[in-house]
Amino acid sequence: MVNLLRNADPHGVYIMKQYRFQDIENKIVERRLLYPVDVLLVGGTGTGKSSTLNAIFGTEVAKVGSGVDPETKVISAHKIHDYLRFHDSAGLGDGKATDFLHSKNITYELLKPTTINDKQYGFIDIVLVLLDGSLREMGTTYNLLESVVLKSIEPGRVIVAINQADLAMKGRYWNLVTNRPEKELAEFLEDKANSVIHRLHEATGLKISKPVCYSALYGYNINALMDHIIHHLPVNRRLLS
Ligand SMILES: Nc1nc2c(ncn2[C@@H]2O[C@H](COP(=O)(O)OP(=O)(O)OP(=O)(O)O)[C@@H](O)[C@H]2O)c(=O)[nH]1
Ligand SMILES: [Mg+2]
Repeated sequence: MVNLLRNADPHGVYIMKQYRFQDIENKIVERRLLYPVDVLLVGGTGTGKSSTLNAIFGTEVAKVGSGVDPETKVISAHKIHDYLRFHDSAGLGDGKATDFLHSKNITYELLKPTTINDKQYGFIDIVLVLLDGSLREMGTTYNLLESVVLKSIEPGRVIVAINQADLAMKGRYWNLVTNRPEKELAEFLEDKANSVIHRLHEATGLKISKPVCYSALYGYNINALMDHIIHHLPVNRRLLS
């Protein structure tokens, strides 16, 4: 297995695939959910959707951009085990024509049904919206939520996380030895997470629980990101009307 995470603990990376497997299985079986539960990653281009998948899987499952051009162009599926599958999508924010196309693909994915005993269930169970922690600008995210995501899935199935925690203060107070934020950055990230809750609520009406701040590049808080997802596993199947 290629370890892509800079200085990441290889043991930690291995555990991520098995991480809380029994909890995930139990919740899904108890709730009689269809499995695997499908999580769609969305966000502006360059927020780190593909990098996040690589951090979770501990290997390169999704191609990461060079930072100049948007990288992911289609939606691709990645199954971590029998109970959980992720879908990487193309990021918005790179021009009207491509945004239109990517939005259409996301809407298609969100409305895609799975038919069982003549009933139609939504194929996607949860949407994970990723923000770039190094940016203040949230217009692309508001637009994505208002014009695309919330038009096709209930707000309770939308969760938010903040990537690039290492760059939130332009790289300052990121400890390169421990791969963790120092006190100043940790406090800044805490404020940022709270401010995102308020700003999203004001701009879109969406009430989210506190976003996790993590760094896909340094493998920081990936377990907290998984905890966030596991905590928000749906309580029932997504019946499409
Ligand atoms: N410093 C830092 N850089 C990151 C992090 N996550 C991703 N990047 C970098 O950000 C750039 C974009 O990452 P991608 O994973 O391709 O982002 P994406 O959201 O999949 O982008 P699109 O596919 O274009 O929508 C790459 O250069 C990554 O190395 C992080 O946590 N910290
Ligand atoms: Mg990508």
